[in-house]
Amino acid sequence: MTTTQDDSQKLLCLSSQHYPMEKILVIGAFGQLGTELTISLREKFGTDQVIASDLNEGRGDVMDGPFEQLNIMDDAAYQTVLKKHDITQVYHLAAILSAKGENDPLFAWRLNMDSLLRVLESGKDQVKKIYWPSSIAVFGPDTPSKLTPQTTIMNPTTVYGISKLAGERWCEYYHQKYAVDVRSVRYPGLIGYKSKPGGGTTDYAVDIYWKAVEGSNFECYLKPDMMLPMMYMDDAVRGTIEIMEAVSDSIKVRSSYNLTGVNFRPDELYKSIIPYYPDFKISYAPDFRQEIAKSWPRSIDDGRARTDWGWHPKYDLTKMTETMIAGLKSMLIEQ
Ligand code: NAD
Ligand code: AKB
Repeated sequence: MTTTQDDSQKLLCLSSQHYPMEKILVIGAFGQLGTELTISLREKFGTDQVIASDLNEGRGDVMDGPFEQLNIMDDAAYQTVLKKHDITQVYHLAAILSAKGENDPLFAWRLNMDSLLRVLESGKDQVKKIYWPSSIAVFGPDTPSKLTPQTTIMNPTTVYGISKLAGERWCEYYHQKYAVDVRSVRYPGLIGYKSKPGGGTTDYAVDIYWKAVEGSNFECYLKPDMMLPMMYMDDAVRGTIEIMEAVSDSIKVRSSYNLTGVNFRPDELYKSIIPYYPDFKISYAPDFRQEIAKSWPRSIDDGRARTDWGWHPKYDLTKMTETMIAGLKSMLIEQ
């Protein structure tokens, strides 16, 4: 049976009614995604229901609520936090991303894999629902690059991509073998103004806005025509909460769902900024990240996410640029 978007909305409402007393742990809450996701989860579930955790204390709005200093590589510390707060859901966001991962591949592999397995193990008993993000980095140079299908050739070339692909297999394994309710999407590059990115190949698409608003010029480490799939942060956060709130039966893909937002090239992103800052200049000095970007898709087919749980992005390039510039300007004025 095919689920329509209206059906998915009804399922979402039903699902939230089933779990009125969720206690949620966010691991990696001070990262680019965690900062915004934690705030949205607190708006939905209540501040005290959402425990932010990270290696160290952070700053800003995320600290306006419960916080645990937690290294997810420390099993005893993780178990203590789970018990102390009666955690029922975990959003596991801690990871080393694509560009940074290449500096120390073994460390990236250990962190990305060991932490996921630790969280999946906790899904066998206390934790009832787990969210773990994958990435378009699971794809490789021999993947069909246009409208990349949900299921296709996947031969990633970065340690990050290899760890995400292995992670997807583990998620499906834990779901099939132990009925662990783990859910995942393959994010494209995420773009938001409230937090800075942490070592990815797609970071340029955030940095460029900062430079424009600060009145500097921008040197791009990708070629002008390097088209990549991207997504505005509000779409990513909404999609994440929607997949977690959907009834379990509607989640048919237990590895990770393709998700699409907006696809653009650096020169197109630059052009979208010019109406706001006509004197803003860009130059190009491609480095090793260009090779990583080249191995990833140009666009993604996210039909399964749309059919199964009603996914639909809301931001295009124009709306994203307008929102980014307004948000950064007001943030810089407040500082
Ligand atoms: P980030 O690097 O900005 O944040 C990661 C956070 O994890 C940091 O705050 C860091 O301090 C924390 N962390 C690192 N090691 C830890 C440890 N041992 N214990 C506890 N916390 C630790 O990453 P992000 O961009 O927010 O990404 C979050 C997740 O989303 C990652 O799994 C990433 O692979 C995935 N993802 C992100 C993007 C993107 O464009 N940002 C795209 C695809 C997938
Ligand atoms: C990265 O560039 O590493 C991330 C990602 C697409 O996973 N933004």
